[in-house]
Amino acid sequence: MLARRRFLQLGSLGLSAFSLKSFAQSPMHKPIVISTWDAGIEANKAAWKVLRAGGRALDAVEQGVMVTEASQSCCVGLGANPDRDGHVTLDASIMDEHFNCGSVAFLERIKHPISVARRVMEKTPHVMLVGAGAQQFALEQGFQLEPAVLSKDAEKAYRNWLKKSEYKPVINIENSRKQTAFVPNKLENGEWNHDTIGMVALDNAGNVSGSCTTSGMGFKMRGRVGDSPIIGAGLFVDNEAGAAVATGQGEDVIRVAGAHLVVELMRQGLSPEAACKKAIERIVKIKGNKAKDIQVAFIAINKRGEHGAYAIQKGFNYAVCYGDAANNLLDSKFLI
Ligand code: SD4
Repeated sequence: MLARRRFLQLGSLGLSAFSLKSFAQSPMHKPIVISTWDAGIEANKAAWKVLRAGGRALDAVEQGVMVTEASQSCCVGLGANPDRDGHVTLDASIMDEHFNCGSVAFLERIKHPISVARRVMEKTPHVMLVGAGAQQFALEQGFQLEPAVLSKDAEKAYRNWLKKSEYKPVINIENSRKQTAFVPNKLENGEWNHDTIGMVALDNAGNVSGSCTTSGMGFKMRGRVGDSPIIGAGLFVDNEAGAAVATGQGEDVIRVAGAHLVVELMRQGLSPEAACKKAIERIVKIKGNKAKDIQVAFIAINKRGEHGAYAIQKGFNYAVCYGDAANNLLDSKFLI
C-alpha cells in the first residue's frame, strides 16, 4: 500500500521509480547538520556541540551560523561587503519544527541578525521585521548597536568597486574571501558577490530546523532584499518532510519559492538530492540562456537524516557533519 502510494506520488511528479535510481541516496544519520559552502565546516562544529549534547535542532542552527556571522574573514555579517552606497545590510531567517519562523531584512549594525530573527519568531506576533524597525526591535531586545564601519577587506573591495561602479555578480564568489580555489574566473578586487551561510539540522528527537544569514549580494542597490529572509524562498522547514536552504542569486530563488519547492518535493517522495535537482531544473528552465550566468544551489535533509544538494554550476560545496570526526566538505552535483 505504502509502495503504491509512493509510486502514485512519483507518477504525479512525472517521475518513475526507475528514473530515481540515478540519485544517490545518502546514508542516514541522526543527528546531522549540513550547511552551505566551506565556512560551513566551522559553523557545523558549533551546531554539532548542541546536537551531540541532545539539544534542539533550532538551537544548533542558530549557534552554528552565529560563528560565521562573527567571523571577519568571511563575507557573512558585519565584516561583509556593503551595498553600493557603502552600508552593510543584513538579512536572516530561522524556522523550527512547528512552522514557527522569524526573519529580519535590511538590518544594519547588528552583529547577529540570526538571533534577532529568532526573537522576532519568539517574541512578536510577526514573522518579518525590516530596516529601521528591525534595528529598533533588536535594540529593545538588548542587542548592541555596532559601529558603522566597514571591515578592512570590505573597505578595500568597496574602493575598488567604486572605480567602475558596475554591478556584475560573479559566480561562486560566495563565502570566504581567502578560499577562492574553485572560482572559475580570476578574481579581481571588488568582485565579491554572494555572501551567505544556510544551515539545516535534524536532532536526536527527530525534529528539523533551519537558518540562513547573509549580507546579500555585494554592491547591491540600497534596500535590496534577497531570498534568505523570505520563508519559503531562502529557507523552509516542514517537520513531516525535512528542511531546505538556498544560496546564490536570490532573485531567482524567490521566483520559484525555492526552499519550499524542495521540501514539498521531498514530501512527495523524492530524496533530498533529487528534490534539490528538480528545483534547480525549474530555475534553469525559466532562465533559459541566462542560466549560465548565475549560480543557485540548494541543500536539504529529510526526516530520515539523508542529505543532498544540487547547484546550477560547478563549484558549490557544502559541509556535512554527523560526528566529532565526521565533518566534511562535499562537492555538490551541478546541472550545467
Ligand atoms: C542573496 N542568496 O541575498 C543570497 C546570496 C547568497 O551566497 O546566497 N550568497 O541573494
